[in-house]
Amino acid sequence: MRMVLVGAFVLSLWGSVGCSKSDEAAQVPAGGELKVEANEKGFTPSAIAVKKGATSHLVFTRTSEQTCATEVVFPDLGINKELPLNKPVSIDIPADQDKTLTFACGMNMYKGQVVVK
Ligand SMILES: [Cu+2]
Repeated sequence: MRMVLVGAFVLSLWGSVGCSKSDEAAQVPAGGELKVEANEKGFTPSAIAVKKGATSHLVFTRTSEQTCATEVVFPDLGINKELPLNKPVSIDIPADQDKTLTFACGMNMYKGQVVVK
């Protein structure tokens, strides 16, 4: 049941991100979860806003072989995780205080930003 709710929420996010608001950050509620796709275009969404409160989760899935985003690095969190093809990898985002975290592929080519507020 919970997965269904999260799925519907993520779908509604994709909808709003996919339209004309591509410069607007994808919103994650406190303790929530957001799917991030890694493919030949980089990370989508790459601008993410996390509500301060409980730890949130970003679930990265690499969906293409034609990308160098075979890992995701969060330098501020000391996290460096492999992204196996089509295998979701969950990253905990501590959201106890205001902060801006960056993430990138292993070569620091594709980048993204998580703003906790
Ligand atoms: Cu790269």
